[in-house]
Amino acid sequence: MARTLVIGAAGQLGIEMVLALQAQEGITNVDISDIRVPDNDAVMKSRFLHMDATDEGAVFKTLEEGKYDTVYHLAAMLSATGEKKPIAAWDLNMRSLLNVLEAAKEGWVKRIFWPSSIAVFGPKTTRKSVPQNALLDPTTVYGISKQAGEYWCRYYHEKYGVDVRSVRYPGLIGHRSLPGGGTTDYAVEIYHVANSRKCYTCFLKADTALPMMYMDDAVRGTLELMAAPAEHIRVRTSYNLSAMNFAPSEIAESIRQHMPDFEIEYVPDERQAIALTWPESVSDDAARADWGWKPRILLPEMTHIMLEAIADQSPEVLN
Ligand code: AKB
Repeated sequence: MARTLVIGAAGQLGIEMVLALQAQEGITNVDISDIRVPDNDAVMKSRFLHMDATDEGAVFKTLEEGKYDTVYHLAAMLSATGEKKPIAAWDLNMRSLLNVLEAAKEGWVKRIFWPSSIAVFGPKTTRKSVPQNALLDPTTVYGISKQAGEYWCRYYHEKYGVDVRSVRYPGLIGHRSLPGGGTTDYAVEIYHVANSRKCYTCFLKADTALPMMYMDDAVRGTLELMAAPAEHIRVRTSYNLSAMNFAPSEIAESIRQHMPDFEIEYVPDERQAIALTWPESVSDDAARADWGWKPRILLPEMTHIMLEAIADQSPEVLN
């Protein structure tokens, strides 16, 4: 059986990827690592390795001994936290990627998944339906690290034949895990606050539209990308991926379809400036053509799923 390691297993995407990989590969074939223990009993059924991904020796030892076929390297500091700790963000996001790429160059892992983001785009990028090969113009440390990471991935692929694959995720929204430190996090928080029947104070303005995606689509798309034959993967930087685009006022309106009394107020903070540099929508034609990407869940259905799932959860989930 194929062996898989998820680095950054305690994060928003990490928890979801581990659950999907456990279902696909079998729990004992999926190892997980992070610097903090994932707060999820099902995730913790996999073997947990306490590993700092910026520690070259630790990454090399884990990958050499683990004989993994695939590594999902998801550890990162996101856009808003990255602006508060720029050097730490750069160190984490870059050093950890280079450690994993170097390990793959040594032949200790066959395939790598590494996430990029819409944060690689910026004010000089087209705002709508951003094409695959659009100008990258990141203005955040997070975005700069993702842009550099994309080119490192392509470099290791072209120079050393490393099979590393990547997508530029939009904001990801799911109910099994909470995000932290991102600019798109409001679109998760809003459902939890709506569930507690309180007024949501949104840190973005009402009309700030951004690309977004329901988590199950993101996870499925990632697994499809990793399952595609290598010769189909023509983009070795990172694929644009699109599902839906909405502004805070639109997600609020979709919540009101279920909770007519739901209230939202807008108190923009420093994340507004970051959001304004990102596009409103991206074109994912290349992902569709090369490996058959297609989103399934749009805003009305996502709102329905999120509100139902969160209503069944304990209130402590949003602490
Ligand atoms: C963030 O908001 O920083 C992330 C992202 C879009 O990559 N969710």
